[in-house]
Amino acid sequence: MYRLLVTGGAGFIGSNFVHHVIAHTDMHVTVVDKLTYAGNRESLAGLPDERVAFVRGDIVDAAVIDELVQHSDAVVHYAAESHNDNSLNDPRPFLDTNIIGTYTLLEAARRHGRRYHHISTDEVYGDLELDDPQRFTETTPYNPSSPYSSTKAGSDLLVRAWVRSFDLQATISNCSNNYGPYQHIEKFIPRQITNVLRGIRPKLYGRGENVRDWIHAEDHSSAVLAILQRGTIGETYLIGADGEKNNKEVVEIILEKMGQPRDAYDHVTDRAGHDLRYAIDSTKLRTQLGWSPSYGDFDRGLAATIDWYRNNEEWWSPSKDSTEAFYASKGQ
Ligand code: NAD
Ligand code: TDX
Repeated sequence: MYRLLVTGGAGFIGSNFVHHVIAHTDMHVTVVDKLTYAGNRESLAGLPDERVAFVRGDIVDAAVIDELVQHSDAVVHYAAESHNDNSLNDPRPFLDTNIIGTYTLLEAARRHGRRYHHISTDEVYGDLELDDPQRFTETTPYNPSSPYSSTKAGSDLLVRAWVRSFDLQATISNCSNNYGPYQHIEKFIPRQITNVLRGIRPKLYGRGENVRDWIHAEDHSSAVLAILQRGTIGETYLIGADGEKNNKEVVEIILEKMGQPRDAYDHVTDRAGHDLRYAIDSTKLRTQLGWSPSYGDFDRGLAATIDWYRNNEEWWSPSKDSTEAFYASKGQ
C-alpha cells in the first residue's frame, strides 16, 4: 500500500489532486490542511473513507509534520498562502507558511528518507513582455515580483538546496494559472463569474492587457502524478497547456457565456507591481514524461466552470461578501 501525504489538500488544486489520485491509482492519501480561509472540507466530499484520511494541522508544526511524514511513502506539498493581493496587504503569513512550512516538510522528509514533490508556480520567473517570443523554461532565471511569488521562489530554492546538500529525493513543478471548479472566489475567474451571478459588474485591474497562461486544474493534477511516478529525482518540470489569454478577453468570454453584453465590466485600480505576462514552455514534461493536457479547449472548460459555480452557490456564497468588502477597501 503506497501512502501519500498531501499538504493543502482542502484547497483548490490540492483537492483536485486528491480526487485525481483516488480515481486513477490505488494509493492511499492523508491530507494535512490548516483549513485557513482558503481551505474547505467540502471540496473533499465523496471520497472513500478507507482510502482518504484528513488531519487538520499546520505545516509549520514540526511535531505534527514529523509524525505524518514518518507514516507516509511520499509527500506532495500544495499548502501555501496563494493569493498575490493578500500578500501585498499582509506578507507575514506567506513567510510563515510558504518558507517555514516548506522548511519543516523538507526536514521531516530528510529525516525519514521520503520522496518529496514540491508544487510551485510560474510566477517565480517574473514576467515577460507581451511581444517576447520566449516563454519560461526550466532554465529561466528566478525573478519574482510580489511577496507571494518571492516566498514561492524561496521555497523552491530550499528544495534545490536539500536535493544538492542532503540528497533529498525531490522533484519540483512550476505550473501556470489554474482554473476550474472549487477555486476560491478571491481569484480572477471565479470572482468574475460569481460577480455576474450576484448582479455585480466584473472588475478588471488596470487596462486588462495582462496575459495569463490558463490550464485546467485537472491537467495540473495529471502532470503532477506523472512527475511523482516517472520524474527524475532532482529535476524541475514546467506545467502548462498553451492557454495564453489577456484578462480582458477572459472577462468578455465570461460575460458572453453568461448572457451579458461583452463590455459590461469596470476597470478598477491596478495591482501594485502587476506582472504583465506569464507563458510556459512545457516541452520537457511532454517529451520526457509523455504528458499532454486533456482540457485543451478553454472555452469549453470555462463554460463547465461557470455551470459549476451556478450550481454550487452554497460552496462559495459564505465568503462572497467578505471577499468583495476586502477588494472594495482597496478600490478594486
Ligand atoms: P488555495 O489557497 O486554494 O489552497 C491552499 C490550501 O493550503 C488551503 O486548503 C489552506 O487551508 C492550506 N494551508 C494554508 N496554509 C497552511 C498551513 N500553514 N498548513 C497547512 N495547510 C495550509 O491554493 P491553490 O490555488 O490550490 O494553490 C495550491 C498550490 O499550488 C500552492 O502551492 C500554489 O502556490 C500552487 N500554484 C497555484 C496556482 C494557481 O493558479 N492557483 C498555479 C501554480 C501553482
Ligand atoms: O478581480 C480581479 N481582476 C483582475 O483583473 C482579480 C482578482 C485579478 N485580476 C487580474 C490579475 C491577474 O493579471 O487577473 C489575473 C489573475 O489574477 P489572480 O487570479 O489573482 O492570479 P495571479 O495573480 O495570476 O496568480 C495565480 O496564478 C499563479 C494564483 O493565484 C497563484 O497562486 C499562482 O501561483
